[in-house]
Amino acid sequence: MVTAYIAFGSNLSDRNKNIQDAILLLKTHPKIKVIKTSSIIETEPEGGLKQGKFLNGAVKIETDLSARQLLQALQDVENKLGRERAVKNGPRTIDLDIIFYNDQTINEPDLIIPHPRWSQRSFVKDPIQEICE
Ligand code: PH2
Ligand code: MG
Ligand code: MG
Repeated sequence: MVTAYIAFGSNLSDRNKNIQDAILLLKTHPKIKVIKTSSIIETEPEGGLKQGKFLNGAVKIETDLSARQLLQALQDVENKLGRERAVKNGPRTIDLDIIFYNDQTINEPDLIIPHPRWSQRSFVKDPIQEICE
């Protein structure tokens, strides 16, 4: 069993509903157990693109899925909630990123864990700090 931390963010349409829907889909996934959910915070967009404010937060989960299977499960949730990938780092209905997967380091082109820059991004760091004991 692995403990993983997933950061989420939304800055399109009904941001709070997108996040609640995503958490519900994670909770009902047969191989994901949601242990803790952080507070949801409103944050200014980072990264230089002019776009709307985000709601951000994080969940702590336990899972038997491999990191790659977990990535696929998160992408399935993103797709179910209407995620489009038109602009890199642009507005999104929901973004689900694996920040930690136990203490493993993974460096593959499409899967880098711990998530790069997590510690410089307060919208990732603060929610994780809140839920990691
Ligand atoms: N995600 C990005 C780019 N910029 N800014 C905030 N505040 N929150 C995010 O989740 C975010 C961002 C790309 O993943
Ligand atoms: Mg992402
Ligand atoms: Mg992201």
